[in-house]
Amino acid sequence: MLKPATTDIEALKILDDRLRWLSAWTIHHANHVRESDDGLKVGGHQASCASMSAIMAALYFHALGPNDRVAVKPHAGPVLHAIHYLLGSQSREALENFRGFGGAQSYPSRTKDRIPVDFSTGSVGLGVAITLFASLVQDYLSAHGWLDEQDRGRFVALIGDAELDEGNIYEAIIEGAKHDVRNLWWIIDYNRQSLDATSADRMFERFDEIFRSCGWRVVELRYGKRLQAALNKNKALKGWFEELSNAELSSLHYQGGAAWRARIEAELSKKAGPLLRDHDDASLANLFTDLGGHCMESLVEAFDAADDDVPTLFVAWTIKGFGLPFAGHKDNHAGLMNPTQAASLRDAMGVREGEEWAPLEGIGDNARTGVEALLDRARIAREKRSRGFGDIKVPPIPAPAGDEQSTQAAFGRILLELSKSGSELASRIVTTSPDVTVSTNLGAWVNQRGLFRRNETPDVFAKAKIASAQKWSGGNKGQHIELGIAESNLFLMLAAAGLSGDLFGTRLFPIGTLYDPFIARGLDSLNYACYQDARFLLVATPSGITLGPEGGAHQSINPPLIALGQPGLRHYEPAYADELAAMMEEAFRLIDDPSGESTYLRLSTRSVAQVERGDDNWREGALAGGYWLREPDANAEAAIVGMGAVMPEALAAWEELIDDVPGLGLLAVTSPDLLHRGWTAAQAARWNGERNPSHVEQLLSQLSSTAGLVTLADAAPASLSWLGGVLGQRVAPLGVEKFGQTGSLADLYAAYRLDGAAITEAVAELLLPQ
Ligand SMILES: Cc1ncc(C[n+]2csc(CCOP(=O)(O)OP(=O)(O)O)c2C)c(N)n1
Ligand SMILES: [Mg+2]
Repeated sequence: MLKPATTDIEALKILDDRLRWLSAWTIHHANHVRESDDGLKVGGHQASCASMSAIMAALYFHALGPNDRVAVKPHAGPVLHAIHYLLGSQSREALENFRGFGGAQSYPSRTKDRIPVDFSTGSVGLGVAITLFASLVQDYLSAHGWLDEQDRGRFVALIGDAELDEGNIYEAIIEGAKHDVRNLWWIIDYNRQSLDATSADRMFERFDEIFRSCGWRVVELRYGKRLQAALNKNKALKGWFEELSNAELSSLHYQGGAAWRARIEAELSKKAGPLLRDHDDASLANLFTDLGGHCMESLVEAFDAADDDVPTLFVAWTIKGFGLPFAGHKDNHAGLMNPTQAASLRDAMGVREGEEWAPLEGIGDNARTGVEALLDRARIAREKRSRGFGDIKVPPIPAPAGDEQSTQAAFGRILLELSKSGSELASRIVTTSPDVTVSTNLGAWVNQRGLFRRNETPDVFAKAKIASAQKWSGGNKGQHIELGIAESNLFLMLAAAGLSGDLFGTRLFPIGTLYDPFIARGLDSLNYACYQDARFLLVATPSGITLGPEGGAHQSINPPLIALGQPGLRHYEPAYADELAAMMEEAFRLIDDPSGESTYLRLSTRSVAQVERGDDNWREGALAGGYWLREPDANAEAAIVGMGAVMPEALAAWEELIDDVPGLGLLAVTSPDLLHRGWTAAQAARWNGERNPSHVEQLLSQLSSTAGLVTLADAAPASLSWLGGVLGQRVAPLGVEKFGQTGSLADLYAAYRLDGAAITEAVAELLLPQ
């Protein structure tokens, strides 16, 4: 790292001011200057930005290298935009349109912002943790020979102090400790304020302990140089200052110099005499705001000192709203300056009216050269990285043979075949699971491809010749990343691995397995992965009440509904092994397709008789969301619609009823998600003059317009009941609406009305005259 000259420090301080001004102005402009046509408050977080401007100036214009990736705390988004504006990679137009349609986004967004955003943020805590998993992916790529040493970087998270209440952060650092993660800088903007008020006292000590015990170095930046010197001179003052609670400190910062003086006089009297004599109110306030996170010398020194790969937590003390009229006020989180206050700030920053957007406004001629030089020298990426798609051939994936099999077992066998194949695809697959590797049938794959560990870890049991079906040795060529039981970590791991093409130029094919009900445990992290357009295959198994004896605590009911409402994730629910093979092939293709998406496979442990196929015509329909397993007669009055593990019941009922209900069809739905999307997309397209009916409309229009549908799913019945809305056909939805319980399949299917009797009753009710 280049040693900063004094002039660089001065230039960095100027850039700190510029960032504070431009971020405040961007938000002010959106709220008070831009025309509003709906009267809605636009919002923004001037105080959260002001708190971090020095930290970000020191990072972006001094410490960060070209390969470093940063997750910026969501409410400091405008500071990131201001940085790129100064670097010439963000337009004034986008800033003027901050929080407007197509403008700079409220919170940094990889996919929606035009500037390079390494990680989206918004849901606090997740942006922090993904940096840890991205660092692990970097190590994985290096170990596999896909990343050169000079392309490696550091992963930085800029964190609000209240963000540290999110438990997912601690789940992540525990996992990180197991994997010996490195190259992480997490920087806490320790302004001791959250959204609602000031935060709990002395938490910095707790954070120290927690992080240190997970192997982190903790660097505390409590005081700036000036304040440190003043406190060193006066022990009594230092003791007094350090005893102030967060609320007291913040309120003094808000009230300013006179309040500091009054408190010190009252509580320290003569012991602080010289200090009070040497400072007027303004300089007293200025002195006490000289906290570490606002002191450029301290920041630069601390960043320069951390030049190894030890994961490092910086606790940088700051003031929320630093330099703004509501600095330190407990209610300032969403506080916005009024026009008079904005004008005063503008004057104080030396910005002329009308020149608010001028990048280097208010910088004297002497300083300008130094600032320009720093901007030129900034080493961070200015352009979005290309996304790294499209170089892997996905070979055809044959269905595993066997008259009877479960989709979960078939999944394991397909992966085993892939692991033996030596294909390029297989070498790019990385699997991961939160302690359910064996019970989700990933075991055979792991036996072939090994655990990923940076250091060789022998399988002690195997060495001792203890019989086991499972080889459990790790090394740096391993392709399975074993996680502890923390589903949020699974999704963050998938998010990071699913962005490997974007972040590192080498696309991986990540596969994560977990039990279907526990998707809900990591749901926000899953949404976060999808929001960033990370690409992966999620295999959720087992699912539904088909788990039988495992009971209600392990049975899943609503994940198909979750998937129906989740953008960026395609739900497939196969009944048969050949469907599964086709879906996995499609999922791999979608991972490596610029306009693809991630896939969620909902599988089962129920072994079912496979169907005879006369041809391959089913395949296209299965990948599009459904196909007629038994074609209806034209204008048939009824159809059974089944999905996934309960298809044997649907098929048996069809066989039983076909003589009595002529022309009865049996529709195999493989993705309610795709059918629904196609339906709404076709409706929207009709307004543009396109008349192509969607797949689901084509399927259902083979029936009479007054036909009845009996839908059957081992899931919430609403997963399929909407099918009646497509053409206005009547529906009797069968599915699971109450928590499951233990029992044999026959008992459970009867109790929850998923069996043949229920289907027959439902068909009868639909067909009998009302
Ligand atoms: C998961 C989640 N819950 C709640 C919020 C709403 N929220 C946004 S910022 C914030 C508090 C931020 O405080 P802090 O992290 O200290 O940041 P500061 O603005 O003080 O820098 C909250 C509760 C959110 N964005 N994400
Ligand atoms: Mg805070």
